[in-house]
Amino acid sequence: MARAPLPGPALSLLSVILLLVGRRGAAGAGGGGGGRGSSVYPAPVVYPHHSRQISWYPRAFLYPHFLTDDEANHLVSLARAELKRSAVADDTSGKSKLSEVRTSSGTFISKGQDPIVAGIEDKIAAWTFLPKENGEDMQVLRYKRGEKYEPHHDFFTDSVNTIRGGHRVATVLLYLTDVAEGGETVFPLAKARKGSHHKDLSECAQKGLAVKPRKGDALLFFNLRPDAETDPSSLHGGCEVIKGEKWSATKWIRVASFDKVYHTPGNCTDNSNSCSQWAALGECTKNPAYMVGTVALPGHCRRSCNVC
Ligand SMILES: O=C(O)CCC(=O)C(=O)O
Repeated sequence: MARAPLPGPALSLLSVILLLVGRRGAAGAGGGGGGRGSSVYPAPVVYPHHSRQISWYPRAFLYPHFLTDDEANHLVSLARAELKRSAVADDTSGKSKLSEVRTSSGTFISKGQDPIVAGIEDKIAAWTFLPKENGEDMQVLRYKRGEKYEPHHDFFTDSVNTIRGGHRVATVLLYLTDVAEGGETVFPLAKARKGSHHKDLSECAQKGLAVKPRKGDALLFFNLRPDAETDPSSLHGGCEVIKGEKWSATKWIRVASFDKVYHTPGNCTDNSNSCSQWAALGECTKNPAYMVGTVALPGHCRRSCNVC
């Protein structure tokens, strides 16, 4: 049987030299997970020792300087012109609705939309050990003064939102700006209270374990426990911004592929010519009852939402 050739000695020497040069470049960089301090080379390099565990209940980890400034600025500039008022999913129907619980504006950035977005997604996959294909499109959020997201869970309780890829096992929050005051991410039910009593944290943040937004930092937490049950202690919210403006990006990661086409018997057509455009704008996730529907009551854009 034919075997793949092993690299010869000359090739091995070249590989060692390249590896050493690469390591020197990475070590000299100050730019977080990207390793080179610039999004011109968004190499999917992460350094696990840069990430620190901040809580076990929920399982939460903070990675300072995960994004370079260029990467953070890039996400803001992609989203700025596309912002719309953020919505929440109804607990039973799964339908998207506006609510005073969540007053930010946001937009979805398509997966792999450009090399910088793809590079950030590669880094997230490398850090979380969760496949890129399990990730949803990234959602960029802007909170102006007075805007917030009340504590909630990221796992779903309806059956519509889990058709594609199952539960959201983990969430990665990327902070794209510093915030002068407020805007912390707070876990009111966390058992750990480390770092929550700083005087520069808002009153809301002092109600639980809090993470102060710092440009480029990334927060990873798990919505499911290691036994795959939903974790009530993953309850979290975005505190009201008191001074300044907060920009962040959320990457929800499913237990299974979000990209895979799920073949179900029967008709697999889109009912509208606009389906692929709506899907690209994130409507499959924002408005699943209409777009995806259920087996009993199929939605209008099942083909474009990759569920048939
Ligand atoms: O902005 C935050 O700190 C929280 C955002 C959040 O909870 C979410 O996007 O699910």
